[in-house]
Amino acid sequence: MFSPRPVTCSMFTCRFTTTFDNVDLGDLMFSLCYLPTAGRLTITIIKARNLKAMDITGASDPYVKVSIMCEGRRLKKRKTSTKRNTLNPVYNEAIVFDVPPENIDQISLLIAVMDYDRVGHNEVIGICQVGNDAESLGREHWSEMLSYPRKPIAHWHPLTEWTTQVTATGNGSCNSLKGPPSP
Ligand SMILES: [Ca+2]
Repeated sequence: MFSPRPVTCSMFTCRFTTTFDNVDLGDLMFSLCYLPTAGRLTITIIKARNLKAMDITGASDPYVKVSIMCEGRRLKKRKTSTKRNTLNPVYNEAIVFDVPPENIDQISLLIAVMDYDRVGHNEVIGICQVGNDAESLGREHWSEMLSYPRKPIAHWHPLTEWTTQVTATGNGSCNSLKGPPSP
């Protein structure tokens, strides 16, 4: 299902993007590891390659922002350090979230590679998602993580364009990462 795409307007152009073009935004490699007994989800951002250049220098200042999503809402977020003036950054930075086993099926991770700018807004270079309801590789990587607990599993993921996220109207079952109250 396609989300509505933003209209991009400037003084000279006004276009409506409706398809996922083969825009090469680059790839991100990260590993996922889940410890069910400790309820600990670790995503290690390893490196990125061939990122899209966002600055007039011909490079970008990439950092990676990881958000836990539940029913379209962001519950928590963490980010890596920023690597300056590169399109092939290496991070090897682990980000740890507490996710109890009873919640692991409800959440997904939204991983956004961002370009830091000293002036103005930081821009999204590209995103990828992993989770039960993610597409193809994002879903496969997630189920592989769950099938092999305690084992870090790394894959390259192609980055896709950021689209405006539809704000889901969930039933509030995951306002927090705590389980439902006991009767
Ligand atoms: Ca920049």
